[in-house]
Amino acid sequence: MTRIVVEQKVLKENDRIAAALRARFRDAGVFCLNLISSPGAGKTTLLERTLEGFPAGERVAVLTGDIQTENDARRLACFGFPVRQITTGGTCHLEARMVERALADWRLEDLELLFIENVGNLVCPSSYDLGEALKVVLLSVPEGDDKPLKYPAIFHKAELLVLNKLDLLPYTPFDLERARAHARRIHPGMEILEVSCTTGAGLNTWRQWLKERREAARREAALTR
Ligand SMILES: Nc1nc2c(ncn2[C@@H]2O[C@H](COP(=O)(O)OP(=O)(O)O)[C@@H](O)[C@H]2O)c(=O)[nH]1
Ligand SMILES: [Mg+2]
Repeated sequence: MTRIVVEQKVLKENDRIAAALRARFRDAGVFCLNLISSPGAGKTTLLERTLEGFPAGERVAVLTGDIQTENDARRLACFGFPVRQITTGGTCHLEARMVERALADWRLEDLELLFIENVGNLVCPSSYDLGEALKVVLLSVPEGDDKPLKYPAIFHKAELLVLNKLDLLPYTPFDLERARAHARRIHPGMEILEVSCTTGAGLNTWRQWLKERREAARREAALTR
């Protein structure tokens, strides 16, 4: 009982900070994406492929969360865009106050696109709003096509599912049709992209999706100003 009360209090406090972050992103014209998956599905690799495709002047930045190590920030920093690691020291998800702290000395007005790579976990990150415009869930072929049914919350809340590691399809019993059906049973109409970050297949569709979503967010922000 006490545990439930404490958890509710933490989530309420998180929602308050997330709402303030969302307002700041809106005012500064920043489109923010929260990337969620199990460990190893390919979040950092997708970000590497994405950043390497941007011209030098692109106003993009990344916050990357992990329990330990600065490894992902190191992998992403070589593309020349601002990158900061958030190490949670044991917490299995990012919280809005961690994002707020990590952004404290960044001028949001200098950015248009912010990626947040969450801690690898399909459960806990789904409960913590980070002020993002939308959540993207990644599922990779070796994890199995049943995962949307086992971890429904994140598949329900994410707007986009990126199915990654399609190059591994010939070596696993993963059934693409079944994966799509499971995701859409949890989230009817869910957008699904199929990619391989290794071969590059499908990445143009991902870039196009990103471009269209950024433009839509820009138009929406202009209307509400
Ligand atoms: N075969 C294959 N491996 C991939 C692909 N994308 C990522 N990986 C590998 O999967 C491992 C985990 O990727 P990483 O980006 O670190 O996952 P994260 O934990 O979600 O950030 C790395 O060894 C990547 O090279 C892919 O499309 N195909
Ligand atoms: Mg990573």
